[in-house]
Amino acid sequence: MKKIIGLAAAGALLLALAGCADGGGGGTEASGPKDIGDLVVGFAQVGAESGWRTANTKDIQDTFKDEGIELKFSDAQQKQENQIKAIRSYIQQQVDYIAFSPVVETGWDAVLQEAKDAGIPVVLTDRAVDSEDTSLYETFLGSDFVKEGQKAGLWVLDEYKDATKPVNIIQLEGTTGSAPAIDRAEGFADTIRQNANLKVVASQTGDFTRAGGKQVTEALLKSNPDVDLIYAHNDDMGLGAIEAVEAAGLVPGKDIKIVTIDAVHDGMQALADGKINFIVECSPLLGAQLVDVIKTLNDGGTVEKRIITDETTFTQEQAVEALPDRKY
Ligand code: GZL
Ligand code: ZN
Repeated sequence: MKKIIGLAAAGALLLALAGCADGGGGGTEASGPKDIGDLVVGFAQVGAESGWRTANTKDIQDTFKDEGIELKFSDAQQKQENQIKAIRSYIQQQVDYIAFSPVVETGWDAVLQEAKDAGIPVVLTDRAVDSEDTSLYETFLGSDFVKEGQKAGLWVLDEYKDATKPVNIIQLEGTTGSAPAIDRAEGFADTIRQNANLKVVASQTGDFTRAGGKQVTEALLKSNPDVDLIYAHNDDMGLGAIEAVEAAGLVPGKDIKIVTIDAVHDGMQALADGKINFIVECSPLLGAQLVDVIKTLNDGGTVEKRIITDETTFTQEQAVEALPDRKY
């Protein structure tokens, strides 16, 4: 008889433990780690402006699906007010975590404070904010854009090291006020400054889109007849620039060299085809690292304030090699 009672008690204990394991325990008791399957994450994406963004969105959505974590997702069409609205709606819905890629660096302190007051941790992915108070977010997970600009600048320095006359450069800037646009311009300028022949004769935003890159290049080629190189802050604007260069009867990659950043499929194809000369990689595959951050925080752990993604660069020959295995 004793044995049976003992077994029953053990069974009851197991059931109780199982109860909270499937999140059924829930309720207002001390917030220990939630069961992964019960987490709800709100993600406020920038938009769908480029091949990079599309790959970034797909990777995040696929990763969360594979992990069985519920992801609420919004596309802000590159408007800050839409991202702020989305973050506020996630706060209302009392999600467990908020992650977003700030379309521009400024103007986030108020809504981040609201998330903090609501006890919802925020993770920055891809782009940075300029908030002085770093307690407003758990970490910034993404590339070092200054370094990306420097890598592009180093290739230009090398390409024109024997230049005896001025090298005229057009710069196609990313979204005005965005961390990548600010930092890629800074890194590039800091690097090419070593050779006085290298001159940025015109610089304008193409808003990271192919159409923007084409329109701006058409205009700048008209007002700057003798251009040697186009430095585009992303592949998509570089692909638009190729169309404009060809429309002007010139050969992209030869008459006018082109350097871009991202290394998405279409950019790598143009590089392999010789229409782009060099690409600095910026990885959009942030999904796995974002899930790791959330799991660590959910287990009561802490994460580094800054997690930098590692990435490389590609020449035309390297693009031919790499293309078959590229995931995006
Ligand atoms: C960079 C990302 C940029 C890409 C662009 O991490 O924010 O935005 O370089 C994208 O292609 O539009
Ligand atoms: Zn900055």
